[in-house]
Amino acid sequence: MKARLFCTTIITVLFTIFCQAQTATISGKVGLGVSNLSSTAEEFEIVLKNQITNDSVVIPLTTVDYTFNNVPLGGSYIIYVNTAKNNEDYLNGVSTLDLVMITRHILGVDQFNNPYKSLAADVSEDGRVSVLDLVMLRSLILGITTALNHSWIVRLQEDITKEKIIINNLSGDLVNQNFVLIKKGDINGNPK
Ligand SMILES: [Ca+2]
Ligand SMILES: [Ca+2]
Repeated sequence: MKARLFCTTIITVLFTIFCQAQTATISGKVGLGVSNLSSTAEEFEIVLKNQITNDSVVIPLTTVDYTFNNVPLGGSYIIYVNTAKNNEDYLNGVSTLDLVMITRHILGVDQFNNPYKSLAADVSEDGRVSVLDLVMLRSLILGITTALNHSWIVRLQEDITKEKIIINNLSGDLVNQNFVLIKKGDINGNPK
């Protein structure tokens, strides 16, 4: 009886260890870049896609925090924020106050204090903040034009040249897998 109990205990312990080792948790934030990820806007979706099977898990985001639980170890994945449903409403968060802030940055009077503001201001998407961006935003505000190249863009916090997290051979839990949301034309962080 004792031997059976011992075996059962051993099996239970091994089963627990084995099962715990099989999956991992991936977590992070998806927040507005101009507010240093402390707030979000709209409802974006974050997607975890298996690179081999193309199976996806989609989480609708209502707060800045996200968590993917029970992600199988050893797998290869792509994580990205889907902005397809949000890429309209170009005027969201864009006002003459943003124009003033961009003007002050260009003049060197009050320069942007984080790189995401420069990305937000560069609506012409030529890699720099200039009078051309002001002209495009003014035309949008006045209704002369109705669209920009993008309404929202997404970047990785650890590398603002990248949009997606690529994971090969997941070996354990991952934290701080943070995405930065940038609303084009909004510098003070007030999109709805
Ligand atoms: Ca530009
Ligand atoms: Ca604004």
